Amino acid sequence: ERQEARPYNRQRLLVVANRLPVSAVRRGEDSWSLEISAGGLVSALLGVKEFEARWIGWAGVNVPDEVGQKALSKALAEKRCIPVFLDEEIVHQYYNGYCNNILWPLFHYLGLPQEDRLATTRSFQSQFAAYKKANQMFADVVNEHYEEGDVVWCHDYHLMFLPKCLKEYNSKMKVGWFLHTPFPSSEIHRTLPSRSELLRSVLAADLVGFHTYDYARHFVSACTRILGLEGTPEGVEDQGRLTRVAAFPIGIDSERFIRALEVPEVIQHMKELKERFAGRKVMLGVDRLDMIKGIPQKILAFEKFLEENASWRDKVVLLQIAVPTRTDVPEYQKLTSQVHEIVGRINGRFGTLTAVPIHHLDRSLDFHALCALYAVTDVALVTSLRDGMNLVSYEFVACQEAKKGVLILSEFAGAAQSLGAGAILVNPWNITEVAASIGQALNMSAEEREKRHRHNFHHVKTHTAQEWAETFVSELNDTVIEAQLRISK
Ligand code: ADQ
Repeated sequence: ERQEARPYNRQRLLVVANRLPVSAVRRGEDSWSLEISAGGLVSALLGVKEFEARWIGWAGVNVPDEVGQKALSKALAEKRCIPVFLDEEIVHQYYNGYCNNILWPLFHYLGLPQEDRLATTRSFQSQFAAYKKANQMFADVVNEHYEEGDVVWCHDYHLMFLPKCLKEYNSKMKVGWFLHTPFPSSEIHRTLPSRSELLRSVLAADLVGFHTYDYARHFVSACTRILGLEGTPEGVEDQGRLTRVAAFPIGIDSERFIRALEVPEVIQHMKELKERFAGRKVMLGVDRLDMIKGIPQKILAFEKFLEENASWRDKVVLLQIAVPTRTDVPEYQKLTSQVHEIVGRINGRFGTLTAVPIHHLDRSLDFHALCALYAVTDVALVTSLRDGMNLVSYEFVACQEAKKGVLILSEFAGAAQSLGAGAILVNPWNITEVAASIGQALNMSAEEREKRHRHNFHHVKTHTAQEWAETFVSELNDTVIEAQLRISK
């Protein structure tokens, strides 16, 4: 039925996200070198054969001159990318300010330090104005490139104002919006001065998607409580117009990880790691160095485990790979030094002349090194304080067919809803519980590990990123067709 409803073959999909999936480096006045960053979203959309995706977003660099802008647009066009040029002031107010200093902490239930909170309160209006202005600039570019029949898929908290701007240009445009972070309880959302305006702009979309049913429910109740609209099982209704709201849990390109384990370079990496940590169980953390990932809590729980289990001290190692992000923000600098301090203390306390219990790296690993690490790990530790989904837990599971290691997973990550039956779920704030889970994981029988792994592996293999993207876009097409039918009745 769905197939018949689609009057096209390869539909054009305009994917709008704050950042383009490229890193751009200027080589000369009119020359740029570009590298595609193969994140989850890119591989998800590359795997979808039904549409032809084009990307619209900021290239992450300031290009004030016209010559540079033209050259960059041309280079990006070859990669099917279309840039939105944002100047430094806008980036400061919209991206660093409203997005990362207001929405990000709020959506993850994180408080700001007192002085930041006051400063934020004062600069709120100007940051929100910049946010709206930036969203309008994205809309201008989308509108310029839009062709009838295209599907426009807006991503994340940076672009909550975009659906409204797009519908103002063209009420027939098919617009979907997906949030990669959690959506908070309406009690939290209502503290935002711009709470109503943001909700109304998102509601202009035809389809609104979240990772979990809980986030979708929070969004609907924010619309009913704050805007006084009617929430239905389908979504939110406003004067006869329905905005569909639903859960679309993301996945990964699991085959890419499974295949990587057969690459000679990865096999060699695995061999080296096994030799390096022979006789010790390997525990692993892979995170962006962000407040939401609960890295200090994870390391403190590991310390507690070592304190209480002297016999394990020389038999286990924690590898924590934390790629730095937003390094210019003082809060993040503070987090880095806090983590370094705790790691140093624990290594000083439990290390020997020949071995330390924690290896902490402030860097990112390339794809092959990461796969090798996932594959040799006995226990993965994901202790996010809040996390939209958390793909690291999926990637670990995909690489564990041989080893069948254990996943310890925060109940506050969206992934807890899909991998909960196979993982050991923990409250990351309760380090006594996390320490006990580490013991449970390290001592788990092969039989139980196998059973838990089977469950999670099946899920990761069958709920892929490709399937996620296909489902969202076909739901969006269907939603629009249903709305047209309703109107014509
Ligand atoms: P993130 O907060 O970035 O994403 P996550 O889903 O775990 O979190 O994805 C991180 C990605 O970066 C993974 O693919 C991982 O391999 C990679 N990565 C992280 N640290 C790395 C390191 N040190 N070296 C190399 N690679 C590293 C946001 C939301 C999540 C949501 C995703 C997708 O915060 O909750 O799951 O979007 O919607």
